[in-house]
Amino acid sequence: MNKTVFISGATSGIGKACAVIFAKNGYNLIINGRRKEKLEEIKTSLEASYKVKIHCVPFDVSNREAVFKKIESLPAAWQEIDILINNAGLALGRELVDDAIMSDWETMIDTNINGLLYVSKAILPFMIKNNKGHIINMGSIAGDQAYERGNVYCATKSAVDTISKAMRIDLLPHRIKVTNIKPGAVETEFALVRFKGDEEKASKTYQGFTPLSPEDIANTIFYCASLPDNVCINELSITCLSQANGVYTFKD
Ligand code: NDP
Ligand code: 8X3
Repeated sequence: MNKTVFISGATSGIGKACAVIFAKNGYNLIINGRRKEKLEEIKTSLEASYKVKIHCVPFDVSNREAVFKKIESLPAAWQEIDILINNAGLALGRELVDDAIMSDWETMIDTNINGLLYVSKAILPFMIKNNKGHIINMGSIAGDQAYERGNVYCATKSAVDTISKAMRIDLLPHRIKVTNIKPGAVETEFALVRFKGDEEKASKTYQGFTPLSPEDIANTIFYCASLPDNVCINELSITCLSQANGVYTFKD
């Protein structure tokens, strides 16, 4: 029987690349994001290319009621979830802490922390019932070390680090693996979202060096998910060759 992976934030970037690699390897997918039409496009394209089934669950991960309503009402066959990739997330703004827009802070906290917690809490009963599972959280090198104008985004990824460590302890009796993936710069819609659609600012983010691609991260996630049952990669920090950490990037 095919295994099933639930991917939050699968409409673009790293989440979409994960959808492709898991489908290519015969996994059925439950894909989430707010943009329903993008989810439907991905479903149509991947079901046509690979022998897999895809179920779309459009909702905002920061909406607690919607998360539980959609996940608790999954058809029985779709409740057998082997892997959860908590990928939905975003950065908003690059202001200094005293200039920052407070609603941006709230959106990042609500999505990157609360959203990850809600989705995990809603899916965990399915994994606990089966006494197995793998939760893969999308952290960041931004969670290891704060950088200028990163303030609350960095804090949310630091929270993902601590939540991953805490989940790993609490879920040990249920044989559920927890992995924190911590990428450096990956070229996706991330910068365009952070700069609120300003394409010029967004394109400067990746100038002078070759960043990671979403496929680089998806391949690594697939590797972590393909190890024997007794092996768990707890965390992985991954940068392109030009980046040492969230502060130091060597540019041409
Ligand atoms: P993208 O902007 O390309 O993708 C973000 C995804 O998250 C989209 O599918 C978006 O879907 C979804 N999303 C955002 N907010 C919500 C929400 N409230 N509810 C449901 N889905 C949501 O960026 P990336 O692929 O780069 O980002 C994916 C993750 O990787 C994020 O957690 C990010 O913090 C992390 N990351 C990114 C790095 C980078 O340099 N790009 C580096 C390190 C970590 P939709 O808009 O349809 O809702
Ligand atoms: C995204 C990586 O360095 O832009 O988490 O914060 S960075």
